[in-house]
Amino acid sequence: MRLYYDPSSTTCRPVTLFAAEAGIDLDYIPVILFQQEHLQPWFAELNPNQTVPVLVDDGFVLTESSAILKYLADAAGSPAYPPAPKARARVNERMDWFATLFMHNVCYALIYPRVIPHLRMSDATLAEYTKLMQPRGFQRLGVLDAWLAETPYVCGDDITLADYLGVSAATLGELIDFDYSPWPNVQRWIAAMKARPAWSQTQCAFDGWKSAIRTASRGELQPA
Ligand SMILES: N[C@@H](CCC(=O)N[C@@H](CS)C(=O)NCC(=O)O)C(=O)O
Repeated sequence: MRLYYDPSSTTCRPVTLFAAEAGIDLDYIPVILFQQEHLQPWFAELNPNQTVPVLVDDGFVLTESSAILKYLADAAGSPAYPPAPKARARVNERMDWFATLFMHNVCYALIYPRVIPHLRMSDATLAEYTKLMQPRGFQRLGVLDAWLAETPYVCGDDITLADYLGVSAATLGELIDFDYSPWPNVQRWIAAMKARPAWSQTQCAFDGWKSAIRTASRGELQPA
């Protein structure tokens, strides 16, 4: 199987982390977003959305990080995607939550406009947008913190695909030195995920991106 990916991308990092931990052998084809490789015609032909990740398995082309994680987990028979209907439904629920509410209200509302060139806006618009969206983003973090107060992982006592998908979105704030201290259970979970053996080998490009930018001064978030 081939994975087209950018190693620093929020939607690729869960796939590379999970594949490394599950011992899934992939052919990795870098598509570097900051070099606009995803805009090349050959990639648009593969994925008309022009986004990463893309998995290709014997001619079968699959996009969407959540779908790719599930496909890989099923192929490997991984316990991270439990087969029992209720357990699986819970994992699906929380993966959908990260991919929608958390991504929209935290990543796209509070972080990306401060760090992604094509999502930049004027300082006044950014301040207005932050005022509007920050309560929602912080509410999502509160929900995540409450889940993690009950159990060590997002869906219970064992790690699941929801943790792999979620921790990538949850760490995005490190790009703007986001203050996670109001959500101590989220902090503890992030630390536990970072202690996993495959973390540094799969997340080092994100660390490089963090080192390369320091944008926190551009419209600080209000304390929680
Ligand atoms: N819902 C998709 C989102 C994919 C996505 O937006 N990927 C970003 C990288 S994190 C991308 O390729 N962006 C390129 C662009 O929007 O031009 C998924 O989870 O795979």
